Amino acid sequence: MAFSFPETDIYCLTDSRQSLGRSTLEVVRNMLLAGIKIIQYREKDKDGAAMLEECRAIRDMTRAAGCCFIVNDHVDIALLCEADGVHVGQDDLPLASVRKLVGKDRVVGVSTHRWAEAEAAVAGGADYIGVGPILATATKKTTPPVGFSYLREAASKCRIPFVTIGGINESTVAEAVRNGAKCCGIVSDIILAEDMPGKIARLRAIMREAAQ
Ligand code: TZP
Ligand code: MG
Repeated sequence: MAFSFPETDIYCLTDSRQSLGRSTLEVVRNMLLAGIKIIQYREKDKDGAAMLEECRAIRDMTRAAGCCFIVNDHVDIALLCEADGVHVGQDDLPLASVRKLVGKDRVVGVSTHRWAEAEAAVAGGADYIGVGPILATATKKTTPPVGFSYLREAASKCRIPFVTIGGINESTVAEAVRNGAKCCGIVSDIILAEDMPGKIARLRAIMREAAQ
């Protein structure tokens, strides 16, 4: 059965450059142990064959756990491994072309940095958007941070699910929630933690408290 975007609090992403030397499969295993419901494979320095092999293994793990699996950038790998969806940025293949390739039963997410991009993604049929980078982050240095004002705008206007991303960690997640974040995309704070399930539990507790 095809996934739609799950109702959930934390969207996890992989990055083997900052995983404390753990393999990406080990990192994903920890995310699933913590009950994460959506995982994006986001690897910037690996060759195609290695990415495809990892994605096939992650597909099996996420399917067994009932977790939505999204592949960043690579529509071909997403299709070959039977991922639930694909995520593209403003400089990747255009949304209409991605949709043509993956069909309507797969989830398509689009990164946005301002409301005009969000409007275009919604009008073009995206299933969800990324909103960020909210704060400066070493994980994505190429795009300047947009701050909480765009998050507030997205929270008040966006009619599809959105993922708040960029510099979200234990110190900033409460402010993100108070500015309208419901689902946070978090890379480094989670995968750089020795105890990933413990870190995820603390982030969730802070989010719940901030939403009161
Ligand atoms: N898109 C916008 S910011 C970002 C992505 C993929 C990286 C977020 O990484 P971190 O480590 O959670 O700040
Ligand atoms: Mg991209």
